[in-house]
Amino acid sequence: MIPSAVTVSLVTQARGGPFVFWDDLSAAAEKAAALGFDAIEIFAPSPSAVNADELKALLAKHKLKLAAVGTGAGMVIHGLSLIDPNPDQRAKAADFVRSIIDMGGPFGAPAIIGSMQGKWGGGQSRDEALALLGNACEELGEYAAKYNVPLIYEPLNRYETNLICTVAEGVKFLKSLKTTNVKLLADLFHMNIEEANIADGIRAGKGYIGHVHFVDSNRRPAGLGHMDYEPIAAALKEIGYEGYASAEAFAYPDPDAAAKQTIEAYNKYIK
Ligand code: LER
Ligand code: MN
Repeated sequence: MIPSAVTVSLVTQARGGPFVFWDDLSAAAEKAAALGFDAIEIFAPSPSAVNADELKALLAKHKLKLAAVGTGAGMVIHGLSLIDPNPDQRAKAADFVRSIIDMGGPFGAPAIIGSMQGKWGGGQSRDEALALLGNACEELGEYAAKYNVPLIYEPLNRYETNLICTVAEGVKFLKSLKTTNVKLLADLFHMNIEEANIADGIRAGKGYIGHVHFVDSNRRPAGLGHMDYEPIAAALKEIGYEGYASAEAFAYPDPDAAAKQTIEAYNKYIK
């Protein structure tokens, strides 16, 4: 069983980004539940933007789970990266991720490392950057274990990172770590750009994929691009994937229609 989730962004600086619901967590939860989603995924500017007791009550009221929490605000708002050559900046980046792990952990929700992985270049080589990313994932992966959740690492497309862009490269990276508590995020939008074949990419991630961003080729909601979902859904089932299919997509044509479009595609292909 692959449960469904939908993203909610509370980050004004990310306006126009790939999130379905915006600004109002309570309204988003109500709409998500009414459409039949199992969970929400929250993109917050900081942990203090979400009151834990209120979130607990909101999720209980709507019988929703918290699927995951994003850390991208560390990059979008503060310009932090886990591979920053400056150790003080790296420490701040790790502190920010830890604070987001502390936010999601009590809800059983893993934190996602996406844009906070940064890009190598300038005076820094790819190997140096990968070593720093590896150190961060070792430490933050073990930190997340105290909540019994993994840390989720997301390969991104070439326009967003030059570190790791495919699932197979992600698996190689995870195999190089001592910790086994880091899993991959298979974001179908990034995979559509980077994988030779998306279903094969999913199969390459067997045992390593912990989260899926369910979205179409053009980052619109599933069904509004040219993604061929049948082989993708078959591959997810074949590898025994049981994490979320979480809609990280543009609010196209608007949040309500995007959410409805997503749940219809989820019911058709994934459920
Ligand atoms: C985050 O999940 C993601 O997919 C990135 O494209 C955000 O920069
Ligand atoms: Mn993503």
